[in-house]
Amino acid sequence: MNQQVADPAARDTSPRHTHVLIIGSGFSGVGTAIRLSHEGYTDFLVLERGNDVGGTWRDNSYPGAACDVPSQLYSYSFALNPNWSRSFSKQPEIHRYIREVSERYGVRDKHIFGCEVTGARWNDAAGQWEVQTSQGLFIADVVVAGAGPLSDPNLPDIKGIHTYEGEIFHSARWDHTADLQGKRVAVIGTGASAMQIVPSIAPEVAHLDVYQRTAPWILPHFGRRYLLPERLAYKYIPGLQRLIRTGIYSMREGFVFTQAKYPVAARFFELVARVKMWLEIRDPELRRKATPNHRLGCKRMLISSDYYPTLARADVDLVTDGIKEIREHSIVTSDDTEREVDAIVLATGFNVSDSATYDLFTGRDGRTIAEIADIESVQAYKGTVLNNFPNLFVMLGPNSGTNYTSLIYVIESQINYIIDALATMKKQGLQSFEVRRDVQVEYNRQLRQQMASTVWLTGGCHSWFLDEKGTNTMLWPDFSFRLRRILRKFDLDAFDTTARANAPVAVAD
Ligand code: N01
Repeated sequence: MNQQVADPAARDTSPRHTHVLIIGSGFSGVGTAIRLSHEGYTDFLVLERGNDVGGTWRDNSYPGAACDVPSQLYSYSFALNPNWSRSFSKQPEIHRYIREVSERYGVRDKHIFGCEVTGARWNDAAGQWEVQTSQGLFIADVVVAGAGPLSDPNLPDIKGIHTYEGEIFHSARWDHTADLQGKRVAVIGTGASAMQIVPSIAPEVAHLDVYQRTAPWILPHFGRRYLLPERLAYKYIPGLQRLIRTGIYSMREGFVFTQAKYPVAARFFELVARVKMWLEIRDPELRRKATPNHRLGCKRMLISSDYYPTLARADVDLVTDGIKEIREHSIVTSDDTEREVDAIVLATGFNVSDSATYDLFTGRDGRTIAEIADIESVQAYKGTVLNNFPNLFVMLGPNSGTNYTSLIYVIESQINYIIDALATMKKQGLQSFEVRRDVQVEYNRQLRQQMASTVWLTGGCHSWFLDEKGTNTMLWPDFSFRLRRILRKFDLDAFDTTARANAPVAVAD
């Protein structure tokens, strides 16, 4: 196997060619690399800007970081993990898992670490991608963009933020050298990350202000430690873990009814969330502030058993007045109250609909994905391929997200499509394939029609699922198994293709 070393001294300035170039080594990149290797491909590389695999599970190391999707679903289907210690895994364990799997399947040495992609341009004459990186130029027949939608922190543009003199960092870039013990700390944001950070740091800080713009819906969290007999059973009883996994998967598909099919069904979960809040917050004023004003499911549903009890602590304040400005040592809200703080945690989410990936790729007509998205909202076909961007697969691309089940399920569905596309390319002697514009337009017309009645568009909130035009470009509005089904086979009819020079004439099956 081709050992690639990220040693600057060993850098070669001539372009390196590879058949498949994977960008990013989170669950998408590592999973694709493993499948390629399993299918007998050797001519591929993974470029990773960090120094380790893991992607979002490497970067999000904030206190309390954990997965809110059950552990049994949060692994590759080909590498179930009977050793999970909890029913909802914590970040270090997930990071260990992906690292261990990348080693076990021998794809770690296909990685070039410390290699940041700065741009990628389709060369139509050559039928290849030219990928610029911090370690020189790569030429690839096919590119798999696996950077994911949650990789670039959203840093809020609050007046005076740059004048702040205390410690300030984003949840996904946690400063582990910062000592919050005994300090006055502010957390800005009340999304999935804040849900985990707030209860974790509250006991150690002197005072915590939680700045909430929109109150989230929070459902009970039933996470627990696995007992040893359970783990042994998963390990030694053939098929048991897969059976449990299938059961959990099937139950969670039920959320599709509450979000996409019959949003009115979410009222039951709203009742559960209200009872939970009533039990955990006794102060009516705090309860009023923490009560959401949109329908459950409109934003990502959150689970926690310790967030409300933390808000109810005497040394924690929930601040709901908007932030007017940040000064050298304080935060000022719209009612002109100034609160002194020693440290600020920005739990403000990620640049999603304007993902950095969209700026990187320049397609056949010289425009980037972002430039096209500015005009018509980003569109893909089957969440994976885009017109004007031949030979490119975008992992967790537009409208492929599922916020109730494991994204690894979506990733593996997309990998099936990629593997079948590569096999088709080889069999048909293709140099390039590009999804037809009319096919993509019709696919998205149907998708938007299906989207119209979902709680994401009708639930009275603005979430990061929607872009600036109010289009939901993130989520898949149906059961995840339907997405898997449409990604099972590469449908050549939907594509324009060019033949490889000197390719043998393809013979139909
Ligand atoms: O980010 P978010 P997150 N001033 O975008 C607020 C995944 N994840 O990092 O709601 C003030 O959800 C913003 O307010 P509002 C998961 O997919 C998964 O928490 O827009 N506030 C919101 O409260 C998740 O959905 C796990 O009004 C500002 C918060 O910041 C995704 O990551 C765990 C602001 C951002 O919430 C992102 O979660 C953690 C401003 N200028 C995360 N800008 C798992 O367990 C933003 N906000 C799998």
